Amino acid sequence: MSSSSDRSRILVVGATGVVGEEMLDVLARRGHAIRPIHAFASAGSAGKTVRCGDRELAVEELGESVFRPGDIALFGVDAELARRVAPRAVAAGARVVDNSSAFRLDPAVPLVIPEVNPDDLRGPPAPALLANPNCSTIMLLVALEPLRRAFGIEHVHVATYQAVSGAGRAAMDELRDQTRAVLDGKDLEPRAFPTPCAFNVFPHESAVDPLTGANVEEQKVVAETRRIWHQPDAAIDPTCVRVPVLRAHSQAVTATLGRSASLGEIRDRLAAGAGIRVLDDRIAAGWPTPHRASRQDAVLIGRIRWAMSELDRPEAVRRRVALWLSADQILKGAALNAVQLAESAGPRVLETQRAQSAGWADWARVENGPGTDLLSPYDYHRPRLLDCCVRDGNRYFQTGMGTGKRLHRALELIRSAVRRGV
Ligand code: 2RA
Repeated sequence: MSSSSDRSRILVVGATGVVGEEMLDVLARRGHAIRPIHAFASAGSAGKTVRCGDRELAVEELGESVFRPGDIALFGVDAELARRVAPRAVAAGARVVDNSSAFRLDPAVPLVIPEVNPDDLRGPPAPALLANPNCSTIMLLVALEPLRRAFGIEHVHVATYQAVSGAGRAAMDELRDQTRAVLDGKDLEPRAFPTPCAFNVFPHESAVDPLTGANVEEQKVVAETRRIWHQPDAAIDPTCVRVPVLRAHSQAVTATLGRSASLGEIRDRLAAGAGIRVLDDRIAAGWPTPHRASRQDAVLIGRIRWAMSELDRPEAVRRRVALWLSADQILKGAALNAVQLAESAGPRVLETQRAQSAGWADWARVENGPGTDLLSPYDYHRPRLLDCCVRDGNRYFQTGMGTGKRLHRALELIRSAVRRGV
């Protein structure tokens, strides 16, 4: 994850929020819990504890001078706080990934979805500040990327069905409390939203531009897509809606492809796409749902079909395809994308990604028994320190530190794979 130090500290800023907690969990799942990790929040939360895998971290107050050179700071705070604190972190020599909207449209700050525009991360120098796109943009563009690459995309229409988790913990609590209250025949004043969220559906609560009628969430989807695609005239028509779902957003998408393709080709491209899982069983109604997408890394895609108006035209000229998506907006829409960005910002972690794509994790599971994951051969070129790290249940093994033949064998395989340029 770091290019400057093998033991870079990872700082999660806003660690007690929904996104911050998820960042800690993603860090643990992806093998980073072996690094020094610090959890920061406002003074009111200092002293509480948060979990990072099997570690319990004491929450520290986000003071003036907490950032150090080489730190990797993941920000899960609101835009106002990010605007104040992120520049300070960068000035102190930290690398920051910010999940808020503060820097998303700043031309000097890369706005990146690793599955879509990884080239925007390329240095040198490695960018010190990266922006995480909005959740609705991330899931839409991950889903469309295989089609954009293969056929081009001329126009996108998308209606969102956004879970209340996108508005934070207070909104999730409000949905729970309000649902109970309604079932008990009581009224509960809305606080997190301008309108009751239980048993209700309403246009996204962000401010509406009186001139265009578009709300801020819709404006984000358009502006961010144009930046990420490097296509200032990309034609995107979003309608963003909040639904009484606790976690994971869904989207109904109609995309007009740049050229005609068969539905089989479209399906194959989607199935092979990075960060995507196709769930599309027309017989058994096996579709993506927020329930299925919750706590999953992948964007789920189903109901892959021609837009109905295309059915009157010969198949050879059809270009409008309809899709139904669900994705965990706290994960891929926020925390996971942020961790992926932090990982891809340094050369060391490219090795981890290569390891994962080369299937080494699968190999380690087979070779070392169930429950064993090869996490990161991130230091294979400094064998006396730490060559690779293997997790067995809750225990971490480091092959360079003499923990047994099988693990040394793992190292050998990694080295030979690296030599072969895998
Ligand atoms: C939402 N835009 O309203 C937020 C999530 N980032 O769902």
